[in-house]
Amino acid sequence: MRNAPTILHLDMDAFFASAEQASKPSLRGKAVIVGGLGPRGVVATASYEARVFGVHSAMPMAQARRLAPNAAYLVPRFGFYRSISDQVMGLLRELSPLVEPLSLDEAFVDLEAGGTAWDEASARLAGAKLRADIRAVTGLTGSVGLAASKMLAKIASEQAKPDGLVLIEPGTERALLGPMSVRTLPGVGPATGDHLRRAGITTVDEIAEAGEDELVRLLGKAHGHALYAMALAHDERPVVAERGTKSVSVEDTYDVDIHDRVRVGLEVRRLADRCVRRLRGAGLSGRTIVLKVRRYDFSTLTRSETLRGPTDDPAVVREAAARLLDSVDTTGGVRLLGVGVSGLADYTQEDLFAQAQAQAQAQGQGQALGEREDQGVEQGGTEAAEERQQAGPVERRWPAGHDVTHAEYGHGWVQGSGLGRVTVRFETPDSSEPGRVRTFRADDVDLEPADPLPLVARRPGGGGGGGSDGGGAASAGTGVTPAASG
Ligand code: TTP
Ligand code: MG
Ligand code: MG
Repeated sequence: MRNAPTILHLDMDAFFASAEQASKPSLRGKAVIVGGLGPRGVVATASYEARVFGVHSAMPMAQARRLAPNAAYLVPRFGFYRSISDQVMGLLRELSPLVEPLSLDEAFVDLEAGGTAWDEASARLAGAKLRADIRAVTGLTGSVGLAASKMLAKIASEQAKPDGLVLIEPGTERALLGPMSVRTLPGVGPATGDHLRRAGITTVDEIAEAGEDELVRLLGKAHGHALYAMALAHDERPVVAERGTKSVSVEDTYDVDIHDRVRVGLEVRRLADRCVRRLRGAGLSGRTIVLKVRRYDFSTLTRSETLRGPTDDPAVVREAAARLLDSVDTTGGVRLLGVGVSGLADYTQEDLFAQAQAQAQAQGQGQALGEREDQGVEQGGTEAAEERQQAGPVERRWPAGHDVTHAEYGHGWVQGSGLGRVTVRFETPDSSEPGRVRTFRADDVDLEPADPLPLVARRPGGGGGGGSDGGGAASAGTGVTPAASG
């Protein structure tokens, strides 16, 4: 392990919600909840103001509404968030060629590889400058962790939240990790956490005390071994520029060709389960299920099926693989079988995408969400709207939080809609005070959907980035337009 804290981990603060607050001055400092607003919707994220009420990611929306009835509820705008993410990742790439994005709002950077930092002082400086640059270019805040390994850098950024920087001095790692929950370590999800707890292990120190043999006995060789090393703060994982994996697949070659159709089915099922275990181990999900069959004569077929949204559900992968197998003739015998998942996605978006797709379909507007994922799928923020929506397709959709322009009043966003009305607040990211609210008929010809405006206004001539909300100009502050526009 290196002996300088030159691995940086960045994670934006309350990313979707902060982007919405920066975009809508009237929501700054307020409880904002972004997610699916339909009956089975879940929270994508909540602003820190909303977290005070106990609202958090992945919580059912109905529960969030009970906890924070007065919060603003908004439909996600993925294209908008992606364009901000692109700006942030661009700033990271100025620091080093070794940038490893983990999701839209999160990445590791190897500062040493970029020649940007080589010791504690230079690393701290680079981290502070990055935070200021992100603020100037996007108007948003991100938290930075610096350490000598990926694991510790990520723990540091978590400790720095919100809007902070934490550097873990090399040599202090074990003392810091010791009292922490086992769940802090990478690869310990709820299931592994429970498993360890039943064996009396709840802290990182207790893993170290249990010893490597015990860990291997509990979790198997690979996982036990890796976890024990992490507990001792040994983490040699390098920062890798691109996520190498374009697909996750497993396959088996058989010594004797399999002829029995039932047996082929069982093997495919087994491979599907193994493939999902790998997928989950890597924290991924994917949309396309691939079946590979090599027959007795070495002819090799692949069949694939693309789902509506990414999955890491073993039952879904199993079923898709079984359907694919139905279309393959295996009468002459099978030599090799494989199951893979490609079209990999950030697991955190799975719920929203799948759900959005289901709802779009329910409205008879089935569209491939992968291509149109910036589209809102909700009619709006009021119960009435949701009820009406279930009753059948509506003439025009005004998802809560999405931007509009009005021929007379200019740029604004949908505050809510329903019962043939849409309420709009007219304000832009650089408005100095909350904008006025007006209500229109949902079919008002003067009202049009609009693209999001840049969060940081460009001033002619660019130059000097300011630090205040939306007030500063930044040379790198390019326009924010949806990445996917159909
Ligand atoms: P996170 O970085 O996990 O969360 P966050 O940025 O909202 O808040 P924090 O300050 O704690 O980092 O996720 C980034 C974005 O990904 C988040 O804003 C919304 C989306 N997301 C989901 O859609 N579903 C989820 O379950 C999670 C965790 C995140
Ligand atoms: Mg975040
Ligand atoms: Mg994140």
